[in-house]
Amino acid sequence: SHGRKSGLPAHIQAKIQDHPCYSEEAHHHFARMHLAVAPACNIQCHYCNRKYDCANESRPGVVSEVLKPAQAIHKALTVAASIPEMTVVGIAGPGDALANPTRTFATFRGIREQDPGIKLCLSTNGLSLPQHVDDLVALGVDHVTITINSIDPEIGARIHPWVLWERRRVFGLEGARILISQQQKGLEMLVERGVLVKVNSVMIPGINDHHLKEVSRRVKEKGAFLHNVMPLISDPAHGTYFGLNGQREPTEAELSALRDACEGDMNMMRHCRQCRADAVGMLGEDRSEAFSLARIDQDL
Ligand code: CLF
Ligand code: SF4
Repeated sequence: SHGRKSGLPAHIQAKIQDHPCYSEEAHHHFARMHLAVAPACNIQCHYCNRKYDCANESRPGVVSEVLKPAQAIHKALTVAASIPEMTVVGIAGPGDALANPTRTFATFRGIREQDPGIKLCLSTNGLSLPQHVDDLVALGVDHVTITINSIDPEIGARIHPWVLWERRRVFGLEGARILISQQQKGLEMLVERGVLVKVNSVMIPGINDHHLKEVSRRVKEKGAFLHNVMPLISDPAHGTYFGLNGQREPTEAELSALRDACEGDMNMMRHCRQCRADAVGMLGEDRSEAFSLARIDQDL
């Protein structure tokens, strides 16, 4: 809420004041761009359609053009030079940023070397987060989003049928247990190191809607800065989901009631626009066409 925000310590205020997702105020003035360098994923979400961008931080039905790190670095520097409001570069798919660590870190490192002023932001399902926390901190990544849909394996297994763990697929409750424990451990490690953590949760009626208030309370206790409850988007026009066929979306009223219920315990994000993995511009604005791969390759 507004009162809480104005009471933030100065070092946190400094980190959010020009980040369009972490500050409601900042999204009127500053832009972000996403670099779609991460095609692979290491878990399965029932609401995911692999033909499209990761649904943990984007709207289904969108196919982003995958870039190589060199192309992505060039794109970031080009966009930063032509859009003065562009303060943040994020990696949010089209798969999972940390399921593609070589590509993700090569991209961040290249940007860091050439433009130390750009904020680096990352979004992940959290499965591989703990092992990468120190590298993220070393690069000065100050903002990490973890998608946490449950803290209860019984519920988690209904959303995430398997995870890829130690080179094999782990299914059901055991897989969900691993995912939840890696997410919570990653969250704790980031908070300990002073990284601001946003938690995204996909609200799925009848599956985790009654559970998300508890998730919100838990991640707040552990020091997450912001909670973003996103509605499941299930448009049949976007093809068949892996699972959850026929699953309905939450209504606007259900979504805002849940956000209100969480609000007392937590800073809630209400201005998320569910961006694509190659979004460029102010939130809700899409200038990605102007910076397409064809144009980048002409320059390179
Ligand atoms: Fe991108 Fe996400 Fe960073 Fe923002 S988006 S990686 S935190 S720079 Fe923002 Fe877009 Fe919502 Fe994400 S509006 S989908 S919350
Ligand atoms: Fe799909 Fe889930 Fe992987 Fe995102 S994290 S790409 S939604 S399976």
